[in-house]
Amino acid sequence: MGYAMKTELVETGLPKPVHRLSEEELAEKRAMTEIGAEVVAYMESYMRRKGFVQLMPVLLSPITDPLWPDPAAGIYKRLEFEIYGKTVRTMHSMIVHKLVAVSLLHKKIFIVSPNIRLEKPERSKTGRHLFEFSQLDFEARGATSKQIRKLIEGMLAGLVKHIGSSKKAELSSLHASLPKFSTPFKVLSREELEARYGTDWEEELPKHIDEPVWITDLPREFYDFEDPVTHKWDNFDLYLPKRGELVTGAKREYEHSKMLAKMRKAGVKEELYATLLDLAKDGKIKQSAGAGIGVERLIAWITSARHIGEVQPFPKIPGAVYEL
Ligand code: ASN
Repeated sequence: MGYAMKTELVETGLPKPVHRLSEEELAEKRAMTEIGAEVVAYMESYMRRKGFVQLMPVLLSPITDPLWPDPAAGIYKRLEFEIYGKTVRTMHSMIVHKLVAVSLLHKKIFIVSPNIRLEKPERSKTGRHLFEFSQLDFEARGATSKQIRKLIEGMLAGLVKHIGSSKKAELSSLHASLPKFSTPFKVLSREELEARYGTDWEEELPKHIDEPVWITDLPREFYDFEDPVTHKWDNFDLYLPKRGELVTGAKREYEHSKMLAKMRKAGVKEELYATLLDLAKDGKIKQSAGAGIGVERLIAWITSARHIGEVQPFPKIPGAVYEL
C-alpha cells in the first residue's frame, strides 16, 4: 500500500497544521480534500437515491449520546456548559435525535453529522482517532440490521468504483491504492472473535483480515437492541483491514421499560433522557435500525492515508490543539 504524506509525518508522527505545509505537501492535502469532497457528495446522493431525507446536523443539545457503556470508548472529558439557563452538551452522536426524527418526521433520514468527542490524548498516534469528526449517520423506520448492512455494502462498493474512475490523478499523486473487496462481507460474532483472539480482539482482528468484516452481538449503549431472552445484541460494527472500526449500527430499542432498565443497569442518568423516555412511554418511538459511518476514516481508507488527521484540512488530533 502506498502511504500519502510521508514527508509531513516524519518528525512527529502527526500531520502538520495546514499553514506549515510545504508546496509539495499542500498539493497532497489538495488531492486528499478533493477526494474527500467527492466521497461526501457520492454518499449524499446514494442516500437520497435510496429515499433518505437529509437533515441538518445538531451541534448543541441537552441530550447527546452517553457513549456508555461502550468498551471502545476512550473519552477524557465531556463538554457541557450553560446557555440561556440550560445545560447543553456538544454532540457525541445524534442517536437520540435520529430516533425521534425517524419516528416523528420521516421514515428514512440521514445527516452528515459533526461530532465532538474528546478522546484521551494517548490516542493521538493511533492514526484513527480525532476529537472532531463527522459521521454519515442514518436511520430507517421498520428496517432490520441486515437491510442496513446491505445498504452500506452497496454504498461502499459503488463509492470505491466511482472514486477509482473519477479521481485517478489525485489517487496516483497520493500513491494511493484503492481497497479491493467483494460483497457481501463476512459476518462474525463477538463470541467467535473472543474464542479466536481473546478479549483483545478489537486490536487483533484488523491484523488478520484483508477485506472488511461485520462483527455482531456487541454489548453496549441502551439504544441498541438486546434480545430479552438470549441476551444477544442485534447490532454490528464494520472492521477494516489494518484500520479497525469504520461503521457502528444496530436495530434499536424503542420500548420505554427496556430502555429505562438498561440505563439503570449501566448507571446512565435517566433524567438526561426524559424526553426520549416520555415519547417512548406514549408509544411514539417506532422501531428502527440505522448506523453511522466515520467519514474521515472512510476517506483515510480510500486515500491510503497513514494518519486520519491527514484527510482533515484542519487536523483535530487528540491531545494536539493546532492554531487553526
Ligand atoms: N451513529 C451510531 C449509530 O447509529 C452511534 C454512535 O455514533 N455512537 O449506531
